[in-house]
Amino acid sequence: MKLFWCPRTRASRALWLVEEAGVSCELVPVDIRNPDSIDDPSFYAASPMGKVPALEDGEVRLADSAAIGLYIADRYPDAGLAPAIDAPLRGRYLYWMLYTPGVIEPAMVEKISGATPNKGTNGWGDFDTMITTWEKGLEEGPWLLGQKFSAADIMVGSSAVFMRMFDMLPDSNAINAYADRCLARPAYQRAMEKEK
Ligand SMILES: N[C@@H](CCC(=O)N[C@@H](CS)C(=O)NCC(=O)O)C(=O)O
Repeated sequence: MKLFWCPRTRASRALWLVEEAGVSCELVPVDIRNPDSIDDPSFYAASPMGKVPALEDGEVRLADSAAIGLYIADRYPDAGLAPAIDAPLRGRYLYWMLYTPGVIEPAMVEKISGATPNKGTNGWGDFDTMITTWEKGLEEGPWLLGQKFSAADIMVGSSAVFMRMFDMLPDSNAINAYADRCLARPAYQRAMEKEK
């Protein structure tokens, strides 16, 4: 597999995922901060919008951190990062896998841009509902699926880490403790070492 990656971007969560899965992967640096330097057609074949992360695995090509998370977790079932397709927890897993792109990130943009919340119309609800729903999701804990860590924790946990970086994480004990648990994972630490 080849992972098209740039440090301190959403590609960091794909790198964390690869480390959790324990699979070998060639890292292909793409400098999104210098778009004129990007001239690799295989990158655009995997990522039509020219965004990282993107993945090439044989003839399979895809972009988007959630899509890559779903793909790797299913492709390498022995890593135990996703409940089986017919397991009862599969539904909860899919919900939280898409919570970052579908709810957290749009709610963050709403907050940063100062847009007027419209909870009933906007698919992400609003920023405060996004947070309280997340807190409820952690009530069983320590992970979103209870005792079982999954790729959904990589998606949502990396969002907590980004929000903390941007000083957007509210004073929530549950989410802050969750972010700390994510940061403490050896695979996360290895991924951050590789980022350096
Ligand atoms: N929904 C995508 C978003 C990817 C994304 O926006 N990546 C940013 C970096 S964090 C990027 O590549 N930006 C460069 C550009 O759009 O030119 C995902 O989760 O992977």
